[in-house]
Amino acid sequence: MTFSRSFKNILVTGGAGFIGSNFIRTILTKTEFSGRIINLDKLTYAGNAFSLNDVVEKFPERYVFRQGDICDKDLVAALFSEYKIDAVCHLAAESHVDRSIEGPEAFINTNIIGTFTLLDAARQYWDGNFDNKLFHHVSTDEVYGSLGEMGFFFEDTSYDPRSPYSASKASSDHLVMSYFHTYGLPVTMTNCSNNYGPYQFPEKLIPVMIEKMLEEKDLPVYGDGKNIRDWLFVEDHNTAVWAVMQDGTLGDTYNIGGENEWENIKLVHSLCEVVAVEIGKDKEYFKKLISFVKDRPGHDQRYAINCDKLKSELRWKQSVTFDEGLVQTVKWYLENRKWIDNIKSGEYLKWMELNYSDRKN
Ligand code: NAD
Ligand code: TDX
Repeated sequence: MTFSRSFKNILVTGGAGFIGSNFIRTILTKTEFSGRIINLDKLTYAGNAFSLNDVVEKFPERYVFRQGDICDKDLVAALFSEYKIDAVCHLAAESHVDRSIEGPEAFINTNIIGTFTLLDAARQYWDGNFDNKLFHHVSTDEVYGSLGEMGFFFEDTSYDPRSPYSASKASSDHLVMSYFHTYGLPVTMTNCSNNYGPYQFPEKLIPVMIEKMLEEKDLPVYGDGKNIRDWLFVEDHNTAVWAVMQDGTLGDTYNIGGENEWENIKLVHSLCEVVAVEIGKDKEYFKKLISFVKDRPGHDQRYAINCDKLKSELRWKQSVTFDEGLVQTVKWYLENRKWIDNIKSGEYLKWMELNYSDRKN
């Protein structure tokens, strides 16, 4: 396959987070990319430089880590010129819906002001020389709102964000597209469904449940457990992002989905079975721990992505079945206790207490 864009120095933002750390590893180890990746990450509670220890060791010349804030205009401008950035893969964000309900301000700053700061730095540094330049923005299906029983999110579905998180992501998406239309900045965008896999911070559904099972604590299912999410293995997400960065049409959005819808409660049941098998317990053992707790305010009912555009235009497809992906993920959490233990700091325990103590029915 020949690629239409080739880059030398890619600025990845949020590369110490869940999707970003997997993205950097995939690009450096599994693609033809031979250039350098500069990872700008503030290392918030969700960022973990240890997630890339193997990359630091294997690619001392091709991987650079810089700790810093995407809202820091001077730092961002300096990085563009110091490293001659020709592409950006923008992942840095405050990403957890429950936290956006508890405290929206950080979401407005990072997701909106941070995205604006990066866009403007790219515009000024590239200064109209847009050949082989790209600003890729990673966004979410949550900008489209909530579906009922039928239908799917398409690239042209109207935006209808319903949480401070999704509203801030929607705002950032509009800024990205405004830079394309107004300044001709070469942009592409992807809106993906729920990712899962190794290195996901244990505040999101799947790792929360795995950790609670290992601690033999209640498994907190919000509301009636009938909300539906479309689960996508993180590596499949990242191969799609890379395909769009190389061959996607400028100014276009591509939806990325798992085509894999699960009611939360059914997913938790499956996960109970996978964990039980992996640690040699009876299949029903963990299901007794399931506890229905107070619902998330404004809880979106259903997300489901139509990703036909990506599949037909860029010949991408998912490579991992949900059964395989869940087993792989559970094994990873069982085998990487040091990574988990490092995260379980005072701040993490504080969040778990805040989020779950007032949900008790
Ligand atoms: P994450 O929370 O695991 O990681 C976010 C990273 O961004 C962290 O390393 C954090 O330190 C960094 N960061 C936060 N604020 C920053 C700032 N001001 N400056 C620099 N770095 C900062 O998130 P994730 O799950 O890896 O998500 C990555 C991107 O994908 C986000 O833009 C998110 O909106 C989007 N997304 C995620 C999912 C999902 O299921 N996880 C689904 C759809 C879209
Ligand atoms: O303890 C829990 N119990 C529970 O029932 C948690 C943490 C979640 N849930 C439910 C809420 C959702 O219906 O599980 C579902 C998934 O929740 P999250 O893992 O928090 O993900 P979600 O809110 O769907 O958002 C995710 O996908 C879209 C990411 O966090 C976002 O960054 C992304 O944009």
